[in-house]
Amino acid sequence: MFDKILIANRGEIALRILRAAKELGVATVAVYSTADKDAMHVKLADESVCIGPPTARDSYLNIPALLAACEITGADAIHPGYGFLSENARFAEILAEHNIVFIGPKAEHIRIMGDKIEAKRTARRLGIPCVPGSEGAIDSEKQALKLANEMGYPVLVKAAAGGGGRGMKVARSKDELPHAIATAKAEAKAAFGDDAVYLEKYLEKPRHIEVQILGDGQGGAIHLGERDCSLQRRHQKVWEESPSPALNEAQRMEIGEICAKAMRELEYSGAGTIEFLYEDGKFYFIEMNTRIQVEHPVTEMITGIDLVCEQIKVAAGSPLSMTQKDVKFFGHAIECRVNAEHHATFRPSPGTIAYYHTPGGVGVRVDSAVYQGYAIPPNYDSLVGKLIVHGRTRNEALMRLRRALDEFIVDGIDTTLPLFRQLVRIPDIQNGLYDIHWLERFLSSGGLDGAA
Ligand code: MV4
Repeated sequence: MFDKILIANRGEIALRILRAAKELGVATVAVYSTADKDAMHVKLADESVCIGPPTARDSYLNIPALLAACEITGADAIHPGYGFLSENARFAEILAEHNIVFIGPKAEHIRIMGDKIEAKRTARRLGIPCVPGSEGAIDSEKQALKLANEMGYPVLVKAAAGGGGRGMKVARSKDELPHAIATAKAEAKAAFGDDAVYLEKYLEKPRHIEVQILGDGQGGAIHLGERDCSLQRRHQKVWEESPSPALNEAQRMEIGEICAKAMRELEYSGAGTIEFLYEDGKFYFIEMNTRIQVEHPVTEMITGIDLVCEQIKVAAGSPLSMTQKDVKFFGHAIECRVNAEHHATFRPSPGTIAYYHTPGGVGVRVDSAVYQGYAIPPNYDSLVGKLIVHGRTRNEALMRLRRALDEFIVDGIDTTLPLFRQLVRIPDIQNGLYDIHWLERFLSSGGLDGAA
């Protein structure tokens, strides 16, 4: 096991990693920007190092500063959390060159999955079902028109370097395709410096369902079921749950086993998420994330497995401590992302938390790094905390969620709590009847107020 882990992140995920390290008896180093000098992760770590000014480029993304912090403190591993350097293959390589362990997958796997065309090619080779589309990048308008004609419209043009929906354009007929390709290419070039695009059949009303996997890099890999993350706004997840209300036990085990088998073949190491669109009973691979994800707690709640502890243990060279049949799924979990944003306009609302009270009781978990009197800086994402509830059934989880949301008090800033208090009372949500467009449709129809 490691002697000391440096946590190259901030906020709730930095605390989450600190907790796992402490349980494993590993010392911790927090790093922080000058905007984060009063942050909770700095207070709770064994040691801390200031790595630069507020701008993420100069602090949380500053590789030389992180290497220096390891050198000063003697940290022998870095956990990158999510965002920042978590999916930077070059960072993983640089750490290896300095004999520091990157707590995450092999650089090669990060690189493959970072290129959506390579990721899809790999997924297809490993037997994971994919969205029908072009074999690789589109190299001529003529070829794209021919393929789209064969597949049928609508089609979607996607950027190879994409993610978060940038560089994505729908074409509903052959007349729209040349323009869709041109604008997707231009957007991709501007956003990622890479104008490679590929073509897919456009699915009109899918759900977003993702499979959690865990590999030991030695050919061992298991799946931990799925999460339904269909409730999103502008490609930001808002509510996640497990199991998906749309799947039955047989479907869960079938897609899970396909993913686990693929990861065994890759000799994948660490936690990973294989993302699918799900429509009419079928799964279609879209992307793989090679990091721990924000919504990992819902999986932890229904399996009892500490995903961050497992990441650390496999990075230290241990084989997986469990086999697939040791993984038991129990009940239902739901996560709400509480952001420092107005619940209707989504305007960011940084500022000082004047009063703070978190819910508790049976089946309630809050992952957060804020406290009363803390000033949320304007420099980073707006996540205040995650409220996660668990119950024996989905209805029990919903009952606890309603109750916990009413207990949660965050004064002094705007938060998305009022949105969740509305959502949890709406029949479509209570019945699990939603797709990836449900939330935006709800919001643009004025939410509950608009319906009244
Ligand atoms: C799609 C799709 C429909 N058909 N691909 C959006 C972000 C990127 N990660 C994948 N995305 C989509 N890919 C095909 N072939 C619809 C989306 C999409 C979406 C996916 C998941 C969750 C929310 C979404 C919102 C809009 C569009």
